[in-house]
Amino acid sequence: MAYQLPALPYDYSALEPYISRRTLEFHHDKHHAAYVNNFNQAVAGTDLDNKPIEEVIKITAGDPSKVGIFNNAAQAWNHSFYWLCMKPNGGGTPTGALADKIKEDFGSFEKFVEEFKTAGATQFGSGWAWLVLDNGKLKVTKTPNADNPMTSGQIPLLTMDVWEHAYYLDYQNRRPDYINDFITKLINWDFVAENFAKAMG
Ligand code: MN3
Repeated sequence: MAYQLPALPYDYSALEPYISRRTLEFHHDKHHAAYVNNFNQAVAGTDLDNKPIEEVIKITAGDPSKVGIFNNAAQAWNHSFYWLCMKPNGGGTPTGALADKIKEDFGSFEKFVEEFKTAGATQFGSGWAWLVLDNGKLKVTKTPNADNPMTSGQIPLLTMDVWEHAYYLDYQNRRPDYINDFITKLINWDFVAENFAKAMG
């Protein structure tokens, strides 16, 4: 059962001027599509083919003989999740139970922002910054390349792609500017709050 490339949840130009149509066309239609196609080809006809992609990611993590499957499965999932973490006129601050929990676990929303910025800016080379729920506690973490915190039992609530292909056409080498716009103009806190509610059961 092939994994489907999800359509973007907004128009290609909806995140302008922060993320351009051109970036989303390449990022979604070329990069994400390639991960999905490579994943489907790699598992076709194997016993991994019928499993949910999250399970494939957990099963293949850390297995040197399955690194190609892991990388493409995780990148397929990470990007599907990343698109939903943004929306036009996003940013601002979370509300309700999520806002309370951020204050409880980080001290303040500003502290969370600082940690999230640092995670994104200090991820050397390619990777992802995350807000996760880890044993009932919110944490900021970062992962290299395709890695996903679900392989260490954490529940992803928010992610930010810091591979160069996510921002290079719009920001060139200025990753911190992309990170700042992602946080202040793009984060879809409603989606993060839904993930938080589900994770808390
Ligand atoms: Mn990407």
